[in-house]
Formats: sequence, structure tokens, C-alpha cells
Amino acid sequence: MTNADTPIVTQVQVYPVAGYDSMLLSLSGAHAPFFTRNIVILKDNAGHTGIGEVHGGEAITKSLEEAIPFVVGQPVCKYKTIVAKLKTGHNERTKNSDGIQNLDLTKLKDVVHAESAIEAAFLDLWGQFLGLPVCELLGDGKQRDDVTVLGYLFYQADGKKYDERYITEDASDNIWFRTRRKPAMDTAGIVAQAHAAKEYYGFKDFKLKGGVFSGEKEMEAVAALGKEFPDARINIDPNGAWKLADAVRLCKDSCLSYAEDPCGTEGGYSGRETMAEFKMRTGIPTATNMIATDWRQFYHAVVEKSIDIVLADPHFWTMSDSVRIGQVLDNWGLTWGCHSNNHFDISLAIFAQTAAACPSVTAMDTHWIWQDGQHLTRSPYKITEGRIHIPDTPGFGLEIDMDAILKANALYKKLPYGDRRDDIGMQHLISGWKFDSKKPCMVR
Ligand code: GKR
Ligand code: MG
Repeated sequence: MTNADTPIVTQVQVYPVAGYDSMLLSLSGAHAPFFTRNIVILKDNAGHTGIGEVHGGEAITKSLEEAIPFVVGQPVCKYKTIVAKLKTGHNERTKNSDGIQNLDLTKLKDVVHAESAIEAAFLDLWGQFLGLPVCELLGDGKQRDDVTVLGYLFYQADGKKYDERYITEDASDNIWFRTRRKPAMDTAGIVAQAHAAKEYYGFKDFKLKGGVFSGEKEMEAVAALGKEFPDARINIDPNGAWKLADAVRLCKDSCLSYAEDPCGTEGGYSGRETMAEFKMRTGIPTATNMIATDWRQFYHAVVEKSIDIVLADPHFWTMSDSVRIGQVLDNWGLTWGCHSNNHFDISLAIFAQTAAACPSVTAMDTHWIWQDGQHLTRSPYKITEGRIHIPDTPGFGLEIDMDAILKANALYKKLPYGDRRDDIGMQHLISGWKFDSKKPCMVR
């Protein structure tokens, strides 16, 4: 078989899109009423359509648009060379960035690899040509039929009180849909979220997004979750907001199964160093999506022995590199996990297919439960009994819903800005609020 025998890409379309969100809180502030993403659609001359999704924002849209001439007219089988070329361009553009080590959202675009959406769409096409699901094309192929997902819980402010555009779902007959738009500013609210999410999705494990209130208050919520769900693996992610000494004190005798970025840069020490000390002092395994977001950071994190789990989001690494790091982690007795931000159903498939190809995995993060119902495809993957079943259908096995994409694109076009701005929402709660990587967002 030669290149000429495999399909050729005839068209690339890039759609910036928006969807609805709740007023979720994290170190970086409050989620706006809308989240944004970029969708890539590739068509080939065999009549197939391949789809990909990645974070929103003008910089990412621009990178994707600039990639179009490198993709159109290329044989699908050459996707690795094409994505590698685009990746080199990304690395060149972002080499002087600090990355996401402090959860500074203005740096997120430097960590996100726009070309991951192109890679995903290519893999979708290649899978359809070969008659194989995407996970079979990654690493050593499919490692599992079902992927475990955790319930990602967030403190949430009363969005409607501050901005009419936040939606409510009070009339829904689905317990989770009703709950996910209600304020949750204390332990009882978080436990109620966990019960509703478990009832609808069957989650066994939970993660609480921290970095919102004092560490004491957040660990009280962790303890309550541990009591309520004694068999669950419970985690917290304050995004490096806590000082090392506080992180050790707060977590030492807790029910945490792992601590995600419990501390970060501080007093002349890097997050890799403080996380290593945290591990030594508490014996609690650590996870990160902040201090090991590329191969060089990963090397230093391993040398420092600061991490057990790398949350290797395929949008930060590309799908193939995420699986590659999953294989290395497994060889070294460490574990792969997945970080997420708000996303549509195409990214849910990207996460699930990547996880299906990694040898040892911990329950995957996903923000999908906050967006479920806002589909861009006709039959999105489903979370049942805390798991996603990987379909045998070729590619992602998703059928694009063009009407939904065009609607989400129209919504995006109405927004005053396309980048994520959690500081604006936060200023409703605390006037003049500014991001501080060492202060939980509600502590000023
Ligand atoms: O959605 O607010 C959020 C999260 O805080 C997100 O921005 C983080 O990147 O969930 C992410 C994480 O694990 O750090
Ligand atoms: Mg995290």
C-alpha cells in the first residue's frame, strides 16, 4: 500500500464554540456562565469525517487556522509527521512560558497543544479507514473495555444572583441536573453534590476542587465525603495554593487516597521540590497536572520523586504522547491519570480512548457532568456505574451533529471574549478581586 491508497484530507474546518456552565469556584476564580472550546472537523476523499476538540480561546483558534495549509491535501496515513511538525511549532512558540505551575489562566494557552485536536480528528479518520477504534491505534492498543471516571465536585456560588445568563435546571426530573446548578458553598452542599452525582452516574470515587476556602474547611468536606462514602477513593486538588507546612498538617491523618498539587512554588523552592517533601512527610501519594506538563518537567519531577500520578491530559500532551507517558509511568511503577477542564462530548471520547490505551490508570477526571446534555455529537459516550464503555465502532464512533456545532459557534460569537476569564465572575463575589496563586479564591 502506498500513501496514494489511503484517503486524502480534502477539508479542514475550525469552529470556536461555547456552552453553558455553572459558577464553579477554583483558585483562579469563578467560572463564567459560558465555557469555550475549539472544534476541528476533517473530511477525507473516502467520505469520512474526523473530529477533534481542544480548549477555547483566540490563540488556540488562530493556531488551528494556521495549521490548515499543512493538513489539507495530505494523506491520512501521514498524520504522525504532520502532528509532529505542528508540535514543533507549538514548542517553539511557548518555550519561554512558565506554563501552568501557578494556575495562572493567561498561561493555559501555552500548555494546551492546539494540534491535539488535529491529531484526534486524524486518528478518528485513520480508525475509520482501518475499521478500528482509536485506542487500538495508540501505544500497545486497547488495554481495557471500560474506563473508570471519578465524580468531580466543585464549590459553587449562586450564579443567577450575579448574572442572569447562568442557567438553572430546577424543573429537571434528573437529580444531578437539578443539583449541578445550585449553590454549594459548604460541606453539606458538597456532600449533596456527591450523592446526586453518584445516584445518576454511579461514581465510586470523588475529587473535590479545592483552593476556594481555607484548607481546614475544605478538608472538613473531604472528611465528610470519606464518612459518607467509606469505600470511595477521595482526593482534593487545591492547585498548589497551600504552603507546604499547611498541606502536611491538613492532609497527614486524612482519608485522602492521593493529594493533587497540594502545594507548589514557595520560598525559593519549586513545586517539584515541595511536593517531594510533602510525600516524604505524609506518605500520601501525589498527583499533578501543574508540575509535569511536558517531558522536561516530567524528568525533573521523577528525579525529585515528587509525583506518583501524572494527570496527562491529552490536550496538554496530544493523545499519542499521553499514552507514551502512561507507558513510561507504568514501567516505573507509577500511574497515569487525566486532568480536565470544561469540555464537550468530543473531548470525553478523547479522554476515554486515551485512558483505554494506557496500561495502569487511576479514575479519570472529567468536567463532563457539568455539561452533560449539551452534545455536539448524536450519541455521546455515557458514564454508567462510574465507567465509560469503549465502543468497538471505528474511530471515535461518534456522529457529528452539525446543527449543534453551528449553534454553539453562534453562542461563541455573541461572547465579548473567547478566553477563560475567571477573575470577572469572581469580582461579583469580592470587589476588585485579583488572582493570587497562594490564596484560595474566597480568602482575601
Ligand atoms: O475547572 O476551575 C476548574 C479547574 O480548576 C481547572 O481549571 C483545573 O485546571 O481542574 C483543573 C485541575 O485539575 O487543575
Ligand atoms: Mg489539578
